[in-house]
Amino acid sequence: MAELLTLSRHILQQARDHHEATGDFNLLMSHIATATKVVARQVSKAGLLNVLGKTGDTNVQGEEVTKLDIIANESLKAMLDDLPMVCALASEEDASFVTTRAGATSGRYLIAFDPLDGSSNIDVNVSIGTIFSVRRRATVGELPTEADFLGPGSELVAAGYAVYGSSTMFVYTTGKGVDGFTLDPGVGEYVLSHRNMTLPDRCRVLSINGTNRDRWYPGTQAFVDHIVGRTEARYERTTGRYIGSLVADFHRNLIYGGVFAYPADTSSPEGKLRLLFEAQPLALIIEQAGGAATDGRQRILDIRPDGLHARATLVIGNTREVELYGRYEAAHGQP
Ligand code: P6P
Repeated sequence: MAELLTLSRHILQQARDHHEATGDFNLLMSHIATATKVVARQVSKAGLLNVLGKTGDTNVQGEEVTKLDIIANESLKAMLDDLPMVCALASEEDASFVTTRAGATSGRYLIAFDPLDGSSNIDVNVSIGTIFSVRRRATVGELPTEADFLGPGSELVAAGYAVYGSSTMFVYTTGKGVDGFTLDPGVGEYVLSHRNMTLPDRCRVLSINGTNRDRWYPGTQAFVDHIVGRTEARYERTTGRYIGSLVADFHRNLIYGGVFAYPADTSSPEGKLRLLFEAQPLALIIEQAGGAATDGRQRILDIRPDGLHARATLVIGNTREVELYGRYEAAHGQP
C-alpha cells in the first residue's frame, strides 16, 4: 500500500522548508487540525446529539446562531487557548478577539477563524466548513491588540479550511502551494489525498446567488450575462452551482475550475462576506493554487481590514474570470 503521508508529517516537512524550525509552527498547525477533527465529530453526530437547530441568539453579524456554531466556536477556542506560541484568537462569531491563557504576551502567532461557515445549511445536511488563517506579529512581550489582526492577507503565514462533507477534508497552504488531506476515521488522521492542488484553467462552474440579480450593480449583471450568454467557447460547458456554503462552493471550484462571486449589491453595499475570516484565507489559497481573488477593484490580499468584522465583495477563482469581472466593474462602476 502506498505510504500514507499524514498531515502531521506534512506540516513537519513544510516547517523544515521555510519556517523557523522551533517546532512552534508545527504544533500550532497540528492543534488547528485536531480542533477541526473535534468539530467534524460534532457535525457528524449533530442529529444524534440533538444539537441541530437554532439557539434563538444572533451573533455579531446579526445572524441566527445554531447550537453547532457555539459548540464549534468553543471547541476551537479551547483547543487553541493552551498554545504558548499563540497570543490571540479572533472568531467570526465573537465581537472582539481574545488573548490566550498560555501565550498572551509571549506568543508570536495570531489565529482568526470562522468556526462553522455555512451553518445555515446544518439542518439540511449540506457540507459546511471551518476557515482559518494564521499571522505573526512583529514583536512579543506585550498584550496583542486588534491592530495585530488588521494586516493585509499577503502577511498571512498560513491559511486553510476544513470541509465537513461526504468526507472531511483539510486543505491548507503555508505559502508553498496547496495540499489537501482526507480524514481517515479509522486512523483518526488526515492523510494526503490531493497533493499540490492547482486550479484547472477552465470555467466549469459559475457560483453566484442569482436570486440577488435585481440588487446587483450593472458591472455584476454584465459579468454574469457574459458567462451565461456563452459569449465565448470557454463558457460552452460552464454550469451554475451555488449551495450557500462558501467553503463547499470554494472547494468544488478549486477542484473543477470556476469562479465564485458574492458582490456588493444594493442590500449589502459593503458585500456580505468577511474580509478577515473568509476572503483573506481563501484568497491566499486560490493564489497559491494559481487563481486570483479581488473585490472587483483590488487584490483581496492587498486590502487592509478596517476592523475585525470588515466585509468585502469577493470574486475568487480562475484569473481569467476574476479579471473579466474587474473589467466590467471598471466599465460600469458602482454608484
Ligand atoms: P446567501 C453562509 O452564511 C455564508 O456566509 C457563506 O458561507 C455563503 O457563501 C453565503 O453566506 C451565502 O449567502 O446570501 O447567498 O445565502
